[in-house]
Amino acid sequence: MTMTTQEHPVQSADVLIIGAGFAGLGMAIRLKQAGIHNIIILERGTQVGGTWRDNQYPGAACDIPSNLYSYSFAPNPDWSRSYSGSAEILEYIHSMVRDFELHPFIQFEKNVAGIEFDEQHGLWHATTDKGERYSARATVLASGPLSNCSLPNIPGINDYQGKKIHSARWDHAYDLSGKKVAVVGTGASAVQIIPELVQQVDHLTVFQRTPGWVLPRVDLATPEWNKALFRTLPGAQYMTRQALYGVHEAMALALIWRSPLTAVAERVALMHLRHQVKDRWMRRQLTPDFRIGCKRVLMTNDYYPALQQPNCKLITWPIVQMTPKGIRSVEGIEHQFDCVVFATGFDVGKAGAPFSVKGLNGRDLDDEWQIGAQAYKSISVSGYPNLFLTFGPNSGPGHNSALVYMESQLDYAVKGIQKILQADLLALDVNASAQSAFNRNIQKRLAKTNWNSGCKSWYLTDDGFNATMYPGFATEYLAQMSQFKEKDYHLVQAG
Ligand code: N01
Repeated sequence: MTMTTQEHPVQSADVLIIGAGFAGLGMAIRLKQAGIHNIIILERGTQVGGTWRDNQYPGAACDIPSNLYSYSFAPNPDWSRSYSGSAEILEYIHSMVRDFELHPFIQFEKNVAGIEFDEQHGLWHATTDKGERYSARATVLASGPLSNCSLPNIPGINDYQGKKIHSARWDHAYDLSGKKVAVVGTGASAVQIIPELVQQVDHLTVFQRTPGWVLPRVDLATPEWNKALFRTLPGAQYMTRQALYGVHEAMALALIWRSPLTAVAERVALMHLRHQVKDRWMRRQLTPDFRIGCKRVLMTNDYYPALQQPNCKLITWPIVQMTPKGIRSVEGIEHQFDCVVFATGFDVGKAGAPFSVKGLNGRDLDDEWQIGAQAYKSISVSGYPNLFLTFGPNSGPGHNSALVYMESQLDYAVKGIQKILQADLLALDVNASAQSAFNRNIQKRLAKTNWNSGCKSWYLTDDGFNATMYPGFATEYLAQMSQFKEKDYHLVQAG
């Protein structure tokens, strides 16, 4: 249904999904499977894929096994290796669009500027930066928590005259061969980039602020017989997925809480370091000074060897400033580069969405979350009826596949949306008391986790509030999401 008003016609749907990455596309699939077809997906880019479209840096791959880092409702028997590269994951996402015929629902280059709830009509209105207008009974935010990259606040960064590349906006047209290149950052993106760059460039300098914990990983090519087995016996692939899930669940015991297994995991990481780095001084520079699990654990076999290549140098002196020609570190030396790669992470400041979200009585999600983002079960926020978040507050796994968590969020949202449409509700709004009780419990449990054990990470706000991670096993999260407790919501009937 399209009605013409003012300059842009309002396009209406039952469900508006913002973002065409893993979450948004998965949401559309589950809605279609539930018989809900009146869907619009708004995507600010020109292609689907979200994080896997954006993160095309050399070496980009997933550090969770592909059989687990995929949707159970869209199994892929043809993964080429245990841990697939970004190109293969992006192709998987494209195959979902083809197989589930999602193209008709997606509108590209629609950069949402804001959404607002219309209490009287029980509708969410969305406007893009070009003034295009949409309205829907329910809205799903699927714009991704790590979709906005930003350069770090290093003094003089704008004075630097050489090439600047952020890991999530790789410039493939820029030829790195023969160049002097710096990488700032040693997190999950950097440890994948560095082993690739060291092979391409003349000289690579790595600026490390905090060494992370590094665990080895077993990454094998999938034999053809294995693919054939998964194709003919989907149950075998399902069993493999369940086994991988179980192994990752066990890792929670080491990574989320301090337990004897935490010490075992640290020992394994230190053995890996000792095995791969023979130089004592370098080992010291690479030894973390916080408990494993506090920050994201790095899974790689190639990173330490890359740092020891003759054309690679690790600098642990803090960066003082950038100059027109390079980077000055605290010991006073100016290091000159043709190109600086920033593997420095993302702007997670806007916890809900990178645009304004206005709920009942004009309340603003960003304002409300200034003192810390919170939601009920990570998906509903009191005062924002008929809105469903993906990767919302406290839904982050530290040990298991984000897509397992995601799948349970999609199915929860389907239940809520079905309720809105079938009961013809104007509003399905979670009770503030249910939300508060839920968050009190989450924060109590978080206080006992490794994430809150003293290190700095993007999981925490500057004042140490953790609105990112879920303090439990994936199994607990899935159990929580499997129940839609209507009594925790306030229902407003139309008419
Ligand atoms: O970013 P990060 P990322 N001066 O924030 C350093 C996901 N991911 O892009 O540790 C100097 O982890 C910073 O130093 P420090 C995953 O969820 C998944 O690597 O803060 N250094 C750190 O070393 C991950 O957690 C995969 O002291 C500065 C680095 O930059 C998330 O994305 C792969 C600095 C930033 O590390 C983000 O990872 C890759 C400064 N001013 C990423 N500012 C998978 O495989 C920052 N740093 C699924």
